[in-house]
Amino acid sequence: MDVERTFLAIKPDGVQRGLVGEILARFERKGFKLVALKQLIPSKELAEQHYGVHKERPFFEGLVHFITSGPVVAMVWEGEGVIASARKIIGSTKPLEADPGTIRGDLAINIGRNVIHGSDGPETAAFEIGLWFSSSELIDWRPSDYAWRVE
Ligand code: IDP
Ligand code: MG
Repeated sequence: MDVERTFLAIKPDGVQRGLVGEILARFERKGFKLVALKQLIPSKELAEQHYGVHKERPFFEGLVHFITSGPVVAMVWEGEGVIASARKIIGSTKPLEADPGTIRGDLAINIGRNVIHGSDGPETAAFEIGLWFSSSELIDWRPSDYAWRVE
């Protein structure tokens, strides 16, 4: 399986509820590698581009308003199969239908407050990483336990 990168973002509800550490820990313990991390309040332009595929949907305006309402923790994680795996760790879009053990299954009840975003495929991941981060913010490094991860 290919080494990939994915874009994840803890939404304002996750930050406001004090869930940043809880969420980061799940990806860290799994064994994925943190490549970039920053907190920001997204501009309306950034939010509209990020959710551009949903611009005709009735919830679009509310979604953009919410995602720009406070701090978001934006991240890039790397590893074999990380794009699909992160989506599994995150769980279904509707938290009430998300499996227990997933982030949304454990930590959320409301579709509009589902705590975290994750890229849904390789093209989306590349687009979103480029949208949220400059290349100098993406850190190439080799964890000291690298051999244990890949052998
Ligand atoms: P995803 O976050 O699981 O990829 P998408 O379908 O891409 O889900 O939708 C993006 C975000 O828009 C969701 O995470 C959710 O917060 C919000 N959203 C999606 N559908 C609805 C809806 O029917 N009502 C309100 N918010 C929605
Ligand atoms: Mg999506």
